[in-house]
Amino acid sequence: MSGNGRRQGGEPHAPAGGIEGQKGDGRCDVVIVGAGFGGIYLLHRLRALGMTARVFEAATGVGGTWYWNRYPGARCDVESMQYSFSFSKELQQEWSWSERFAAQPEILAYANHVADRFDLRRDIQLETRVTAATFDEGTQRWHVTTDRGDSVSAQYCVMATGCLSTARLPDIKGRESFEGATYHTGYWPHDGVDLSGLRVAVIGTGSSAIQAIPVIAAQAGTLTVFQRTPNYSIPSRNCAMTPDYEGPWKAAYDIYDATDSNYGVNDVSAMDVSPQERERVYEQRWATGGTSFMAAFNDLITNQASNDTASDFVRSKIRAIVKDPATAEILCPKDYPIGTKRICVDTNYFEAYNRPNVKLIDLKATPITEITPKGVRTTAGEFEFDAIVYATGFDAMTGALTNVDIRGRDGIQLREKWHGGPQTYLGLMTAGLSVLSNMIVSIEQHVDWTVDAIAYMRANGLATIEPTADAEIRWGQHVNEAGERTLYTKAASWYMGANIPGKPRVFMPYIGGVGVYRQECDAVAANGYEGFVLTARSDAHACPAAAAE
Ligand code: NA7
Repeated sequence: MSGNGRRQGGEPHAPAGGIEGQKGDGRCDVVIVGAGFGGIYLLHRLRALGMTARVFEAATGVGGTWYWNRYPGARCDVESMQYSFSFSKELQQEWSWSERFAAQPEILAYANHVADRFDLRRDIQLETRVTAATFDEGTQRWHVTTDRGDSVSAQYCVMATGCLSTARLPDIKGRESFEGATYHTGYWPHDGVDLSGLRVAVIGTGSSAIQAIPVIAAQAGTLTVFQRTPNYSIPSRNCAMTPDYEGPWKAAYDIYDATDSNYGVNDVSAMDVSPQERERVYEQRWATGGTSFMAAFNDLITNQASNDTASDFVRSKIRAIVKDPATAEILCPKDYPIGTKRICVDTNYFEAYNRPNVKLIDLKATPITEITPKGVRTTAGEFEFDAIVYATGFDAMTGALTNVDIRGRDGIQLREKWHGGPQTYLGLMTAGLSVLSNMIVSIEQHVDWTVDAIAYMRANGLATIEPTADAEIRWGQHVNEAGERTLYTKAASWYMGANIPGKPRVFMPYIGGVGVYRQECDAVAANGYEGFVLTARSDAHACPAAAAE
């Protein structure tokens, strides 16, 4: 990003251009793209299998999304006690979080701790971006190249590139002409930005903006927020971690099932209780804080009438907090159900609009027409700024994958294949190509499934695994059908690709539930990787599972 852009972090890192003791070229069993939580856990698991793996990471340190997203107020909206790896009981018990919702520096410190504790750094090459991965049918291996001239042959290539890693600047006319400082929340300068006394604009009101706005408002001279779509946000009630809170969590880690989507859900319909009872439950959830608000009743995401009661409750809270009624109305989401865009969690977000130095511009009424050298022009006039902060989100789910030139069998290119939206089987692999995309619970499950598949292949003398076209079509229909049973498709969200002009509108995440999804993946594996074609290594005997396909 402009301004001071991507600065070096203070984390220890392997030297650029090569892992100590290794050449830029070579062979390994697995190339892993990305050293976020997915990449580092995958490396750990593969090593335990006795496999050689090399991780390429564009940043100067590990941590993925927590490396890049250093904007003021950046913090996880999943509770710290749930936002940590479960694969090592010792790690789980020895690590202590300082807050109920951890801030970015602490999560980054955790990622670095994991990298050190499991001696992972020696196989991670930093400041190196993978540019292409091409499958060679002759050798049945992937040929992976980087922007530093590395050229590596690997049997497997795993894209651990994350769902929200490709920050996106909007195509607004004149964007480059702005003479002040420009920042994107997803590429925040590592040594911080001093906005004190400045006239600051924030464009966007998603989760990142909602966390950043109260912190920037306290520092800036003036803050003008440009809002296109208002968001529902629940107070986090963040607080310091106490032994009384931490202790029971740590004691229960062994029995807690992180993939249980019904965990904490009040198993009754919002329509089956009295208005007074509904109000009591919502007030209680509001007072507790966090995303568990959406678990107040069991049908908030599937029943419009139930959802309306929760949406109405949050709008009533916004109107009660924000003193200026006109501003409060602009901040009230009205045209999509609560929870169908990722619900936000904040610390004093709506309260920030009561500050005399904060102003809200409604872009639905007065859209931005251009960025000028001095600031932002809307249909209502020009606003002058010293700094513009773009909190405009990411090319979600698929962006990090289609940015790499990935070519599989018959030269088929991922970018072309996914032109009409992603086609995968289990969201893990795609025919002609094999990819993995990645939150910590899902990351662990994806990694475990992938590593088990690799172990199965090794044990059975298999070289390749790829879904059948039919399995992809059936999975795509299954994901859509699950989405259609909910209210999710009613919002123009990044789940739908709706934030990127021209991107196909396809509901990308699987909403069947993390536990159900895990069972489905496990069943596929238990049935000899049903829906996949497995081919034998040219130097091995054909496996019955492969022959059956
Ligand atoms: P989001 O949630 O994608 O939010 C991006 C915001 O930027 C959203 O309010 C957009 O409005 C707004 N936006 C995007 N382009 C424009 C233009 N051209 N003009 C005005 N406003 C624009 O990204 P975040 O970084 O906040 O959060 C991403 C996820 O990270 C979050 O869900 C958590 O899971 C963590 P729109 O809604 O499209 O009208």
